[in-house]
Amino acid sequence: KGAAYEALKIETLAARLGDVAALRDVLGDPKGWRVREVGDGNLNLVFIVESDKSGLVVKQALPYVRLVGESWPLPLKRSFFEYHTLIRQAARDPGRVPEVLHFDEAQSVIVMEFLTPHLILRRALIQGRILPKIGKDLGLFVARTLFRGSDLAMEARQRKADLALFADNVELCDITENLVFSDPYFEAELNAHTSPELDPIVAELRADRDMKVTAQRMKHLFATKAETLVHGDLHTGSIMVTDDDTRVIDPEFAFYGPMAFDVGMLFANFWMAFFSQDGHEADGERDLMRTFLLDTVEECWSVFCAEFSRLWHTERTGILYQRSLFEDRGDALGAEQALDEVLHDIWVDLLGFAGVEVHRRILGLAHNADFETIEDRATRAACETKALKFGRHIAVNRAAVQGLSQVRALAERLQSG
Ligand code: SR1
Ligand code: MG
Repeated sequence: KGAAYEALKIETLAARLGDVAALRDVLGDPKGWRVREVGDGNLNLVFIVESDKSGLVVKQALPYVRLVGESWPLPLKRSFFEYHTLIRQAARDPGRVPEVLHFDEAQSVIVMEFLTPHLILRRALIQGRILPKIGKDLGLFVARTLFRGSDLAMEARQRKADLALFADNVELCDITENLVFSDPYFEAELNAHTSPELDPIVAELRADRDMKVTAQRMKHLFATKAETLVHGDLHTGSIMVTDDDTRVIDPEFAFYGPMAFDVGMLFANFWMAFFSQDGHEADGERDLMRTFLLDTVEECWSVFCAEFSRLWHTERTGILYQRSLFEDRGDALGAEQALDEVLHDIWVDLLGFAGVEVHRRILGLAHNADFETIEDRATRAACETKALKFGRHIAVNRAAVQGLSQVRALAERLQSG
């Protein structure tokens, strides 16, 4: 058994990890390691360790929520779930997650490939960077990981074992259940919005029965629809990019949940980036950026549907919608009908998840930099107000929204005031 857990420090990292072959092989003698702490997320320590030879990332869970402090304890086992998810995602969509070189469960340490010169996607979008590959890369990622982690593809025993394994990620699910689906809809202590201009919207939300019921309907799905291994926190802060590479990081919230959760959270973050553009440097490129963001969602969804359909036709080897009931009996149309219904359910549910994600990022505890970095308060409030109207509409009316062209028209209409 290894030593008891101890948080790493810049000064202790080389001494504590210097004997680990995986690090030594890449970085060489620990005497030459240069260590910096770069974690700016809500939960963990993240170190970049470089030497003259190469670089690595060392991520360590803290026994509490970094954003709030030691008053909010959080189990270290989340790194176990992150590690096991990264391995599965690497097999299901090769090359799209950082390579893991070492995992120490007792220390909650994952050592990973250092992605450079990658940027966090959220930062890139705030800077106004057009990234032509992300729609396609992310569409493939969600289709492959969600399909291949489900009963559509997996052997039933293996899938049930994974369902049980990830069922223990209770505390991180609890964070989402509270922060995403409930807190924004009552006077929760942790709620905060940064512009008093939003006070009337919050007051309206307290009386907004349709939105409250919608949030609870989505929570019901989140808690009960154990459909596949979802990333669980797939926002633009969990993606790193260059012009020609896209990587998905940080799956510590992974559990067996609804496919639509990952897709909805991802799209919501693109839509929030869309509504935040007015608050970022007026360099004349922002209209282009807005078009790019809406195009990205459209490309991502169409690639998702195409890849999901391809896997449906070629890798549907699990216990659901067996070929023996359809294609093998000459009823290929039956399989098509079922596919259409499955994709339609994902479509409707993703709109609900996206709408609640928008609400919690503006009115709950964990905000996002797209809006937070807008210094002018009135501008920030105007951007947030448009995003909230958008989020409410797509969530409450999710069953009636016909497709992304309708969503695009709504976003453009709200944007132009
Ligand atoms: C207390 S954790 C707050 C948020 O940070 C994570 O990235 C998740 O999005 C979580 O909801
Ligand atoms: Mg994270």
